[in-house]
Amino acid sequence: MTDNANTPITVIGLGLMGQALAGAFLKAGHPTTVWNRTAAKAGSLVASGARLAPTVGDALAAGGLTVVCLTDYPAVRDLLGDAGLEGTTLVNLTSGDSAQARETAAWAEKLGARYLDGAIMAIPSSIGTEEAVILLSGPEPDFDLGALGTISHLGEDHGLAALYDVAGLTMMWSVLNAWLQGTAMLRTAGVDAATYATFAQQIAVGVAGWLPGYAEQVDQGSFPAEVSALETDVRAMAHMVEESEALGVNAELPKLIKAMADRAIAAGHGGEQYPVLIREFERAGE
Ligand code: FVH
Repeated sequence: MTDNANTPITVIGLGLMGQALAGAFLKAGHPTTVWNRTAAKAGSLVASGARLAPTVGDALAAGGLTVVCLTDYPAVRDLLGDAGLEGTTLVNLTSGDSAQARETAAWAEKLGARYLDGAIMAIPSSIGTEEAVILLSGPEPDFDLGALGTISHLGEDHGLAALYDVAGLTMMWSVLNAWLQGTAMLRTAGVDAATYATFAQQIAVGVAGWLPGYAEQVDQGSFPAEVSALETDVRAMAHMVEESEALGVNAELPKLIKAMADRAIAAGHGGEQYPVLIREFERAGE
């Protein structure tokens, strides 16, 4: 593994995230070449020691390792298709889905590049700290991106980083929606969001603690009701729907949660534990 701050790195794409990435490489001492469609965005990086490449081809030729971070995958392919990828190592940190990642890997490899796909699970201000988690998938990296944060290589399948990314986003927005639902209910009784947030945080931490045990049930395909059966849970879900409707707050989320449990019970799983719902999640909705 190339593990020193002397490794020259090129960053293509200097939006909010690309600027943070290039800034972190510079801070760690990497000779850093940058390129952006709107060259003016390179101003502060150049002032901090980055070299602004005149063309995207020049940027790719500047070093063995290129990090690209654009709006989306089509922009990456439009930009780099004719720019000369032969012999480069390309790390694409643009967000997308797993099919785009695998297709782009095949495309880049056909053009002679070594390709790793990545997902940034962080905001620009955290780049360069250990809180910034960056997932990589594709061939085992022979370079070190530690200047950016905590790097995790997930495996050879180029689609894995994007899959973890969307799985993580699902977790994030589901937790936030659940919190907002409860907040809407409690605000009808004059409880402010901050008061409920402290309580909600405790619940979220408690539920997170159930995950390893529940994951074991999913992996084993066996769902004994050790704590509570689904037919017991569904009665509490009915309260959630009825309470929301009575209070005049949005009941879509409670109804969705209950509808999935109702289907599992109708399929004969009422005596089993909550993770049996994996079967509802694994099939496409009607
Ligand atoms: N910002 C964030 O918090 C997140 C966190 C997690 C992951 N993302 C992903 O990172 C990608 C870039 O996001 P960004 O925040 O840097 O986005 P922008 O500030 O809008 O910058 C976009 C850059 O892409 C360039 N660009 C777009 N289309 C083209 C094209 N056809 N040819 C060349 N360059 C293109 C754009 O150039 P310019 O407008 O400055 O000339 C910017 O450099 C994204 O996938 C997030 O989901 C960020």
